[in-house]
Amino acid sequence: SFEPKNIIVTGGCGFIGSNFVHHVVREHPDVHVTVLDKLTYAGNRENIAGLPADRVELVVGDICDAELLDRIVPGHDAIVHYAAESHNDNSIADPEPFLRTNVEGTFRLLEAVRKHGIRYHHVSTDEVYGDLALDDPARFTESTPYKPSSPYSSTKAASDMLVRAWTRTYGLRTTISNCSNNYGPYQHVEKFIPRQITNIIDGVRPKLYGKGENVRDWIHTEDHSSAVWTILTKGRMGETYLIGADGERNNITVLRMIMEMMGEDPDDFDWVRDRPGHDRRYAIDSAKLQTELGWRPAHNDFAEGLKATIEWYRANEAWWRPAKAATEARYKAQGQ
Ligand code: NAD
Ligand code: TDX
Repeated sequence: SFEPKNIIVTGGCGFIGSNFVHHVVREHPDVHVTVLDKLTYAGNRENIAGLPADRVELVVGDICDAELLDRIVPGHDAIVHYAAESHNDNSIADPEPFLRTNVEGTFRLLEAVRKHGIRYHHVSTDEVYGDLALDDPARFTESTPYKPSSPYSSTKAASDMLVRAWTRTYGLRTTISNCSNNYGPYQHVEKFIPRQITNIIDGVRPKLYGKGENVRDWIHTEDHSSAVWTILTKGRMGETYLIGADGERNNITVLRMIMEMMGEDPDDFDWVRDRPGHDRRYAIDSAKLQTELGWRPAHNDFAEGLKATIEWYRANEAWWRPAKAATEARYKAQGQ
């Protein structure tokens, strides 16, 4: 197995990347983390505040900056690549930053990996597979054909393709993971679960797209982090692993759980304009990761995880408040 000592985590000030940084600092005391993050609207240095300075260093910069990569990559033994433009609705309103960060950014990292000969793990999404019908018994596996629907997911699919081509052509040591929908603390208020929790705290009615029938396969972000570490250290080179925790639920069910947990009437929400091209259902079969690498999720009680997440947003209003008004103004302009 691979024992990294000095890793670069791109996007380590975002929701999932920062959880991974905390996970590594807590679970792997001999590993040093260099976070490379541009601190876009979605990045927040608070997400990694308080971690020991001798374990975590933040470099504020762009993954598209080849000279910066040439300066910082030497001395590291792996890159774990989380940085991305991550929100589907933003990609529909303005796709350009998604092409730049998700496609060109991945290209720049692969070129740096090729030049400096280090290990690379690519964090991707189940959305590259498109969607499943609501009544289809099938789930996504590593052999499901790519069929992305949105500008966001098409740029993630493109980035996965670059990784495969660079691996085959240049013999890079890479792995890819495609994970289902994450939830937990530090998620931006533009995303479904934090948006509804913070609306309720603000006395604003939650907003449901379409008929609320769309299904997402929820996983706690801490389980995503333990899976990525497992793949980074034990994964077979050139392989893809799907990450999921059997958490399929439709949106209206999740919304009503939140409303009941927060003491609201579960019908007290607004139906709003549907997302154009809205994927119906995602579902992950993580058998390969579980049988080959022995990974198991630890957060198997969604209701408990959701309650803890609600408590976190109640207790950390100072963290999310600065982003809330601008996020809601953008949604309002889109009729959402
Ligand atoms: P996020 O939007 O919360 O965080 C993205 C981070 O990347 C931010 O800190 C931002 O500042 C940084 N960043 C953006 N552009 C950059 C650039 N050009 N250079 C350097 N840093 C840049 O995203 P997230 O939800 O934490 O997602 C992280 C990764 O996980 C993404 O690759 C996403 O596609 C993938 N993923 C997310 C989910 C999910 O449910 N959110 C599920 C599966 C996979
Ligand atoms: O206000 C809302 N109302 C609503 O009904 C919002 C913001 C969303 N929704 C619906 C749309 C989706 O069916 O909730 C579901 C979840 O929406 P998002 O939180 O925007 O997530 P999704 O589009 O499923 O994508 C997420 O999971 C896969 C992440 O944002 C991606 O980065 C990841 O790749």
